[in-house]
Amino acid sequence: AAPSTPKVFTPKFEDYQAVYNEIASRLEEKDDYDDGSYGPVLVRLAWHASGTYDKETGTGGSNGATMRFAPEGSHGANAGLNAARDFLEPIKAKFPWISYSDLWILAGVCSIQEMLGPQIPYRPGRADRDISACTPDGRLPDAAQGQDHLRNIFYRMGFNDQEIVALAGAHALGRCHANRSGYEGPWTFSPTVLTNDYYKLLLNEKWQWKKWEGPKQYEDKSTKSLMMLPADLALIQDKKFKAYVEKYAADNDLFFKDFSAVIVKLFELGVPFTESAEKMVFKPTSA
Ligand code: DDH
Repeated sequence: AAPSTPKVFTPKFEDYQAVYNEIASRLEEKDDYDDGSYGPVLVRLAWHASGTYDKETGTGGSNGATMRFAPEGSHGANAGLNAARDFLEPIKAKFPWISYSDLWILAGVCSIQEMLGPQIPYRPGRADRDISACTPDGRLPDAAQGQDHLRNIFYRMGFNDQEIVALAGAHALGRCHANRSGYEGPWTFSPTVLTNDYYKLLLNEKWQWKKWEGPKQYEDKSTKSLMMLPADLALIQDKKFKAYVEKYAADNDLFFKDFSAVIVKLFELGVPFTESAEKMVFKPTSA
């Protein structure tokens, strides 16, 4: 008998939309987590997978999903992200053809859109790599530090000041967990909906040091129920950063436009896409 050619499955847009839909429905179903959604922690997983990129050496970035391995998974900055990875395991089991690297980023894209954020165009093409591709500790930002540190970390990835401020708007989402980072509390009153509230609160609230045993963080003077990290306050302590904070606080459409552009750039750092890889825009479940 003639040797049969093995069938290679080439996923198309519809296949990725099916994965998107499955993530969206699991987000909806598992609403007993944190503030009612796994969305924020999935966004953080996608960001920490990507934010290890070093433009000088071309190492790190979302191509590889090396946080699956202990050396990187146990970096202090990644504490608690197993919740996000575990959430995605049943999806990976249902769609075994998608790489973890593509799945984590697709989950970030899906979460942002499902939390009513802007459209985030997506390109697949990431391949999982082995333990030897794990990045060294210390590539992600340290919340205790200020503007010089932020510039060192984000310039290394290839971002400028405007992009640093646009990315930070993701802190409209989610919260700090004392048992993960040591910090505690949410940045906004609607941590499962993406808005420009982070910038508005940063500018308009009075922020004072929280009196507690934990690491130094700020609380809002009026309700004491919100928080900011020292690295967040740096965005209004630095004149150049502050000018962008003011722009985004005043204009949610501008924030959405710039946030979408910069998150696409973040999610694609270091990924060797093929020429034919086209940007896909997924339909949100609410549309
Ligand atoms: Fe962040 N972030 N982040 N962050 N981040 C934390 C939570 C979340 C810093 C520190 C922390 C970005 C930038 C910075 C999200 C998205 C993004 C926590 C709390 C700390 C600490 C973790 C925990 O206790 O569970 C610092 C420092 C920076 C910086 O200096 C720039 C960026 C760029 C993003 C992004 O997505 C583009 C999200 C979402 C969360 C909420 C996670 C959750 O579980 O909820």
